[in-house]
Amino acid sequence: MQLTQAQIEAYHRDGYVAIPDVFTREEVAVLNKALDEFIVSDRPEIHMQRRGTEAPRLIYAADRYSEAYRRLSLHPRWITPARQLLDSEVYIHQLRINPKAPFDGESFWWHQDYGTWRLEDGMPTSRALMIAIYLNDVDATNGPLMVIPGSHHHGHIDENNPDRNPTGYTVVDIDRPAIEKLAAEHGIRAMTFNAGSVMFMNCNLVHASPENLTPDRRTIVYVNANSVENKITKLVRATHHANRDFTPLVPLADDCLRELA
Ligand SMILES: O=C(O)CCC(=O)C(=O)O
Repeated sequence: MQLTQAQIEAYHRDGYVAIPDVFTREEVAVLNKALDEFIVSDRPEIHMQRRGTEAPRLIYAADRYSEAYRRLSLHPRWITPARQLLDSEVYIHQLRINPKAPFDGESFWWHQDYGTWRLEDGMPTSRALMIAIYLNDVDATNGPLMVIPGSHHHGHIDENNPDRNPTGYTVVDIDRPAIEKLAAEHGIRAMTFNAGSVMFMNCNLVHASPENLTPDRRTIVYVNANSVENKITKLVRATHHANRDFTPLVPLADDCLRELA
C-alpha cells in the first residue's frame, strides 16, 4: 500500500492522515482473538488502569509473545507508508495496545508522545510516527482519540510537571492554557473511524481521549515507528518501552495476517 501525494501532503499539513479499510474485518478478528488470549495474562508488559475496574490500560510488545501481533509488526500495509512519511527505513520503537476498558476505560490527558520519547529515551528528533490501527469501530460514544490538527507545527510543547508513574513511563501532560491557545487556533477533531482503519500520526501531534463508558472494549494498536536515522540514545527503559533493536524492518507478505484467519 502506497500513500498518494495528496495523502502525504495531508499528513504534513494536519499532522495525520487516516486511511479506511486498510485491514479487513477478517484480519481485525485475528488480532482481536489473539488479544482475548493474552489480555488476561499476568505479564510485566501489561499495565493496569490506575482507577476504576482492574483492567489493562496499556499492553506493550505483544509482537514478542503473539504470532498475530508479530505479523502485524512486520506488515507491509503500514511499513511502506511509514517509509514514505519518514523518508527512510524504519524500526519499531514501541508497539502497544490500548484496550480501553468497558464502562470505566480511563481517559488520556493532552500530550505529545515525542515528549516521553525525548525525555526518557533520548530520541534525537521527532522523525517518528504513531500508527494507530483500529481494532473496533470508534465513534463519539466509546472514548475516541481526539487531536488538535496542525499542532505538530508548534514542535515540542513544554509539559506541566512531568510525573513518573509506577508503570515506568513519564506522563508529560500539557497544561490548560497551552491547550486553550492551540484549540483556539486549530480546533479539535475526534478521530472516529471503523475497525481496520489506520491513522498515521506525527509524534508531535497533540492528542487526548475521553473515558469509554460503553459496555464494550475500545481497542487501538499503536505501532510507534522510528526512522533508523533517529535511533534513541538513552538505553535505560525496559525494552518493551523502548526497543533497542534498530535493524530496518523487512516486511512480510501482504497476506501474512489473513493466513491466520
Ligand atoms: O488510545 C487512546 O485513546 C489514546 C492513547 C494515547 O493518547 C496514547 O497512547 O498516547
